[in-house]
Amino acid sequence: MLMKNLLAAAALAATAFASPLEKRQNSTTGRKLKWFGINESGAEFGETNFTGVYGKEYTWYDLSTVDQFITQGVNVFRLNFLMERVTPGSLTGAFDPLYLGNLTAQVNYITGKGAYAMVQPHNYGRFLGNIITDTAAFKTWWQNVAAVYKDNDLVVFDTNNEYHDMDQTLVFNLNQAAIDGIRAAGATKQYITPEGNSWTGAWTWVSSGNAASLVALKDPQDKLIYQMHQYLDTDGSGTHEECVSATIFAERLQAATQWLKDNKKQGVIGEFAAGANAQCITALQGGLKYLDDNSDVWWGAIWWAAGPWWGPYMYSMEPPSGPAWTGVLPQIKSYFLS
Ligand SMILES: *[C@@H]1O[C@H](CO)[C@@H](O)[C@H](O)[C@H]1NC(C)=O
Ligand SMILES: *[C@@H]1O[C@H](CO)[C@@H](O)[C@H](O)[C@H]1NC(C)=O
Ligand SMILES: *[C@@H]1O[C@H](CO)[C@@H](O)[C@H](O)[C@H]1NC(C)=O
Ligand SMILES: CC(=O)N[C@H]1CO[C@H](CO)[C@@H](O)[C@@H]1O
Repeated sequence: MLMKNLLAAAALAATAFASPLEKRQNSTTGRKLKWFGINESGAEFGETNFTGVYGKEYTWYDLSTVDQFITQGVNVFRLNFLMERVTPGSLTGAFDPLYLGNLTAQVNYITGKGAYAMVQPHNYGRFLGNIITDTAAFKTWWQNVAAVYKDNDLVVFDTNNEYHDMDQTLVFNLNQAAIDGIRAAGATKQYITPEGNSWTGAWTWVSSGNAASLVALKDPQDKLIYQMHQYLDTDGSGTHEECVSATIFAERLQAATQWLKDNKKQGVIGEFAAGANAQCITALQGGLKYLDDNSDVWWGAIWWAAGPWWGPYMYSMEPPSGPAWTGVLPQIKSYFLS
């Protein structure tokens, strides 16, 4: 099928599915979280090799697993990729049609199934290794990319993965530039998820200064969902199998939850994970229940991670044998709608 027709088909499917997804509530359990997501990771691999070759440095996602996730209740796919591979060499440069073509094929497949596809540059606020300071060029990048997806309501735009060690005003300005670029492209119906400095941690959202700064972001469409990440290990880095305690997830969400409520904002946990052990499972369930109890401000949570190249990685939810696919998913999926 021609790309034009694929896009048209995806737009139709998007319209047909958009409203039921908005109103997810399970009449049996009473649970209300709208989004249950999975990070798809692999197209950003080989992060120091900005060119790379498909199948060697990086890979795209196995679309047959998308169907398996949807069967498990997943309805958001956060697609990791690198900005340098979309527009090689320069933020304002031309697209690599093959890399963008692969991203678009994934977006269309996912949204054609009625799920959300989150377009997520896994760039940490950097381009070719340098902190992005040209906010006008960043706005152009987003305007160009959003134009490709502007007619697909099930696309969600994530401004950038995990800004860190950056000037706070710059993080604000980059988020605002992304919002302005996306809306200027005519993408007016899609949700946008700004991310914060300090790896966008939920537990440090207030103490890091993200709260005081990013509260002032403006979206003419009023469709911002603040994206925070939360891991349950001692340093919150997501590099250990052990959790601090069986209650740590809910505890680490409290200050951010209060901020969302006080400021009438919406939030999503865009990355979370913990080891497949009893204490962590209890902590995960407690945190998901806490999110559900506060679903007036929280949309849901997105697991880190799936993708074909993880192998036995402790947090891998890749079917059929990722440790989290077998050991975590069955224990947490009831917190979302199936
Ligand atoms: C980058 O990727 C290309 C293509 O696979 C490869 O030829 C090159 O050796 C890689 N460079 C580095 C520094 O890994
Ligand atoms: C995906 O990328 C590969 C490798 O560059 C290319 O051969 C293929 O045509 C691309 N697919 C699309 C749909 O653009
Ligand atoms: C609601 O939850 C129950 C128990 O987990 C599940 O069996 C049922 O399929 C869910 N209903 C919907 C509409 O998702
Ligand atoms: C916690 C975690 O696994 N973070 C990963 C985020 O993605 C990048 C790129 O794939 C990895 O390098 C990190 O380890």
